[in-house]
Amino acid sequence: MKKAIVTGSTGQDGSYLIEFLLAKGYEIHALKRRSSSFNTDRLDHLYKDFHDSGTRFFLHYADLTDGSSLTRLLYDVRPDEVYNLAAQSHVKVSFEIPEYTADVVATGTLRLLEAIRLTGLKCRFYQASSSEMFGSTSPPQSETTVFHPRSPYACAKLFGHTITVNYRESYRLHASSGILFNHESPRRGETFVTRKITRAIAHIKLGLQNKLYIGNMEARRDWGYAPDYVRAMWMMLQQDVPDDYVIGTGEAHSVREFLDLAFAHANLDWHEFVEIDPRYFRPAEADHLLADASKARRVLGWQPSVTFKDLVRIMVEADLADVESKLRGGEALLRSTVESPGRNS
Ligand code: NAP
Ligand code: F7E
Repeated sequence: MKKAIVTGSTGQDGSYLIEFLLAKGYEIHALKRRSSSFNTDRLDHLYKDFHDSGTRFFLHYADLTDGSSLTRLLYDVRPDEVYNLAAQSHVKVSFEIPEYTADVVATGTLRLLEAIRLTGLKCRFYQASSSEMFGSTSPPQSETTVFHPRSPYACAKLFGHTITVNYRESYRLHASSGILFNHESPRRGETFVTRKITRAIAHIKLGLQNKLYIGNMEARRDWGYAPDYVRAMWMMLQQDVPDDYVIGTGEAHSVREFLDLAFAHANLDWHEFVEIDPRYFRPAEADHLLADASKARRVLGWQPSVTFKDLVRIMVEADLADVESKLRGGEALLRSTVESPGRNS
């Protein structure tokens, strides 16, 4: 049975990747940073008490800002594969906490690579790189496109990406970097624009909210469906030769188009509810990100299974069902979910 360590396990991608790997028969060791609450909502449906016989899913406390916890985890688990998904992943937030973002995203990746090198383990390594590294370069973007990052997050990811390539070249580590374009789902964090919109639609539809404040509506993103993207991560680590791959749908849409489609799906006209609030603008923006994923198609045989239209529908319907069931169950909706959570992001 193959063993995998997954960092960022409590996030959107972590939860889908762990589901995917469990279904493939892996034993999973998920890294979770300490917090004063459990914070495992996205994983609870998978978790069994580790005292239960036959469980293949274990949670471990460790932190990307603490190298010794990473080394200890590697020694204890001796994994075949390591997926590094942990990050302060919000671009706007990275302008507010740039040093912390760099510590987790850039130095954190180095800490993990160095822990692998020093333990001498022969495991394979996946790095969660990002289309944000392309920033202002013209679309479409492929593995050979020049990088021009436009935020502290993107700069930190660029370090994580290049140090991964450097460890591959210097120490013959089987390290691959997935340059993933935006991917979304009903498990997307509530302050990313797609989920912010679909959640607001559910609240508006059910009379819990009457305005949605957002920032730049003209930005264009190549939005795909997260479960398709975790499959690509795994495919990269199954190759004999490690490499870097761009993953995306090859179709870009503006935030405005997302609004159009999402509100229309709920029979609402967004012009009645949406207002611009400059607090959501970023000091510098990546205007147009569009993937050329032909290498992944050719070498990995990867392609997306969900269209933009279906993605929007899946997210709107999931949020409507979620908010409806909470209301039906009489569960008090938290004020923070009704008001926009993460007021500046
Ligand atoms: P996410 O939902 O924001 O999850 C981030 C995860 O990292 C969470 O589990 C978080 O834990 C964890 N984390 C944050 N700081 C940590 C630390 N100091 N030590 C250990 N864990 C820490 O992100 P995602 O959307 O799943 O994305 C996964 C990865 O892919 C990230 O690296 C992201 O930057 C990258 N990426 C995402 C996209 C996308 O469109 N989703 C595209 C390209 C690249 P808590 O739950 O405790 O906060
Ligand atoms: O913004 C615009 C915003 O925060 C998308 C992360 O997963 O994907 C994600 O980064 C666009 C931007 O995602 C609001 O200015 C308008 O142009 O959903 P987002 P992101 O910045 O593209 C990449 C690939 C990652 O690697 C990241 O980890 O939407 N926008 N109004 C807004 N964005 C937000 N968050 N909130 C707004 O109100």
